[in-house]
Amino acid sequence: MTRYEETRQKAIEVLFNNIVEVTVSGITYRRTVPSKEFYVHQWNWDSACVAMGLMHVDPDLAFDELNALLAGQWKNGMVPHIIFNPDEKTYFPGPDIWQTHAQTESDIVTSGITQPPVLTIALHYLYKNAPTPAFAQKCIDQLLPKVIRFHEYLKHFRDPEDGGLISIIHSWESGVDNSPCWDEAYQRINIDDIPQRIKDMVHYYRTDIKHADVSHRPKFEDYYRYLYLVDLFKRLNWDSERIMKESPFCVKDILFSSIWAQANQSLAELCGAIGKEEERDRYHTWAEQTRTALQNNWSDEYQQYCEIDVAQGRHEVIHEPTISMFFPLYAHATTEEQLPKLLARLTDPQEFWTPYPVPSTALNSPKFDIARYWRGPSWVIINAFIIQGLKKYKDKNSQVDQLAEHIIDTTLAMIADQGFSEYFDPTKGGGFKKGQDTMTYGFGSFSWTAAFFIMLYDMYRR
Ligand code: 2M8
Repeated sequence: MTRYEETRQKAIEVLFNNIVEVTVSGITYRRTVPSKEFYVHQWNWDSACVAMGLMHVDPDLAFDELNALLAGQWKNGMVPHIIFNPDEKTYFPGPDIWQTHAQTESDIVTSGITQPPVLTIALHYLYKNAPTPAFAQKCIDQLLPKVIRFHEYLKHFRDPEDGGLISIIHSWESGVDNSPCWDEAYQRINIDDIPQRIKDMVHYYRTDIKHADVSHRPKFEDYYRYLYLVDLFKRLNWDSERIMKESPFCVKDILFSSIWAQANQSLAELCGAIGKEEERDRYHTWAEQTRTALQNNWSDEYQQYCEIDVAQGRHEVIHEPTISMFFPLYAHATTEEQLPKLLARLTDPQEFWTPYPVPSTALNSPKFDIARYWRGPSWVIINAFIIQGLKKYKDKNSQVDQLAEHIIDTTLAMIADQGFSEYFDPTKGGGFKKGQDTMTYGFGSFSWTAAFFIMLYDMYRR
């Protein structure tokens, strides 16, 4: 067995070991947790990524993963970012903090915000790779209607201006929770104005730093703000319209919108494949609209795509140098003119072209932090999206395919050398001494790291 075959085998073990069975109202759901070391519930975009990885191993498990995720859908169509396991009490903030019981369609307990709609892309992946016609039909009958409702929710509530870009109302919705992108928007929530009861709650209940190195995790000020928003939304009775109007955090997110564009593309293809032409055209139009909006959000001044802070009627450009700027590649939105400019930043060793790319924040940014969560480390999920984004341009630009291939090599090597960590030091590379240096951060035996090893290996190296 080759080294990568062995790593693939270990990846399967990680995934199988992270599968849990949860019974709610007599129905048993089989689903994967991101890491048993801390993330003991089901997370939205993690599960979508895991489902794609599981598709290479056991399609029935892949189906169960998406089915369990969609079982937590709200009456208004939102698919929450966490589907809780009622038997697990360690994660903070848990169901008692969110109090969303009245919103779900079943007795399943969930958080009250969402995450990038990778799940549509995953559903399309399951359908395309279905082992039997019956499996494909099950995807259409049981999952597609729910995914369509999720898209209608996102369009109606998160793009009320119908401009193509999605607004997020909490940085947890972006998936890149404490990225420098959110710093300025969060400044609006003055720490002194946050009620003491929220700060006390964070100090008393916060569990992540009991399990992980405090220097790897978001700071206390971040958590105060995260929980302040949760508390506000709860007071607004989880009314999406009011939350959109009143939240002090509301940002047109490039990463989320890019995944949204591809999700609509996937949904259009799926609808087209089963003869739903009207739906196909509708979601295709949405995908196109978002691609155009992303293109228009390119800034020549900052040489990147920019988020826009739209909270309470604002329109302020955010231009932090983070991996979000590369996501329009995945949306297939990057124009011929924008492509070389974007690649110049990706391949700049002062910025993103480190020994183990792609750092979540540019190396030369004053906000780069080598170990802290989304402020510096390399993440396999991000690499996987950037690789697939670059691959969409391989016929347009000869350099692009080499870059994608390089990131595939470094990502697979990083995991084979270091294991299935949540995130990795982007800078060590060849200078890393086995047994002496550490390159891995966050929690271990991480599901999406394992899932993407399987996918990247099978798609590009097997
Ligand atoms: C991280 O986020 C959660 C909150 O949702 C946390 O830190 O407690 C992020 O990396 C997020 O993108 C991811 O989905 C989640 C589970 O892996 O962990």
